[in-house]
Amino acid sequence: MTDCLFCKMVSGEIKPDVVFEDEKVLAFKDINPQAPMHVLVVPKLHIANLNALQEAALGGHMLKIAACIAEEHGYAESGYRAVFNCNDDGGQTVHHLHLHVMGGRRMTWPPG
Ligand code: DGP
Repeated sequence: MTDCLFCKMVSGEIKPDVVFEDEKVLAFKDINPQAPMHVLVVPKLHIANLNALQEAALGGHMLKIAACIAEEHGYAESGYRAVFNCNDDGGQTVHHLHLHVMGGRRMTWPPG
């Protein structure tokens, strides 16, 4: 999608701080980090949100990459959070599916 911020990152038109890339996903640092580690894992294919995700394997791949990123940052044992926000009440502001991966501080529950 030409107007999509994360599609522009996937295409290279906008260059985020990339931490991982393969044929299916791009992972980069969030511009407004909510934790010492805050990475977004996005599919290279434009998918608006979790409701529009058709391929279960892609969701599983995103989660596996999130776990690998957390482990590489040293947070596998201490813990971290991985979350999809979906639509307005879920707090989604960028309408290209993305998985937040946050670690390096104690998270609270319930989230705000
Ligand atoms: P959400 O609210 O779940 O849609 O999360 C969108 C995230 O995207 C939010 O945490 C901030 C991040 N973000 C927005 N614009 C940019 C940008 O230009 N660069 C990067 N790296 N992250 C961005």
